[in-house]
Amino acid sequence: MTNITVYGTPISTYVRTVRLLLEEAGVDYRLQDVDFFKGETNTPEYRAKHPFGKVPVLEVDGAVIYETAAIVGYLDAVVAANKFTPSDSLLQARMRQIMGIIDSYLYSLAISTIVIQRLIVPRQGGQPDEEKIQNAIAPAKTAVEAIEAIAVGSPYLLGSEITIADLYLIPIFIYFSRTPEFQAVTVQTPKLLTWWNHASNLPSIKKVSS
Ligand SMILES: N[C@@H](CCC(=O)N[C@@H](CS)C(=O)NCC(=O)O)C(=O)O
Repeated sequence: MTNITVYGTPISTYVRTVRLLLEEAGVDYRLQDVDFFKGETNTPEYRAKHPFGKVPVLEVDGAVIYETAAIVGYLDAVVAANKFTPSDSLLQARMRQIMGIIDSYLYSLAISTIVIQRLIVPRQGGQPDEEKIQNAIAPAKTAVEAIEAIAVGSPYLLGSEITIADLYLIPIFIYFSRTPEFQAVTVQTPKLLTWWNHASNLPSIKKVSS
């Protein structure tokens, strides 16, 4: 595999998931900035790569892949010999459950609602919608506690090896942990807090956060 390009803005959590895998695998790649805040995901050229106008997109030797789960599954198989997927079937199911919980529930509550309202809206001169934030806390707590219930938690979410589940949750926690709501949502998830103390120090995080 010679040419790997990741399309997407570096602040995106899903772009960071893909980049964390590449960094952890020690694989060279090119990051092509596509900033959705500037409408760059709406051009005909970009829509030809991703019909839904989201980031990330992966291009490998001319093949285009979108949807983060598909991208990281592919990269894990072809550049990392499945190092980031547990061989045990139950742990593999747990990993996919955590990815699903994040995709279907946690991302929209923690990032699209709480982080956007608490951190981004004020930066753009607006007032956070407190009702939206309050309404997101209980379901976000349910999502985080669902991950807690199936996580091993030490040192990685599913035990001794880092998996794609960690690479999904790390970018969410990077932003979410900067909000005051994080404490209320994680008050009953001691395993995840221990995990975060350790995972937040991974050197690969610095590389994808700049
Ligand atoms: N299902 C997609 C979700 C990707 C996604 O939501 N990306 C966000 C950034 S983290 C995005 O492109 N947002 C821009 C927008 O919605 O316009 C995946 O797994 O890749």
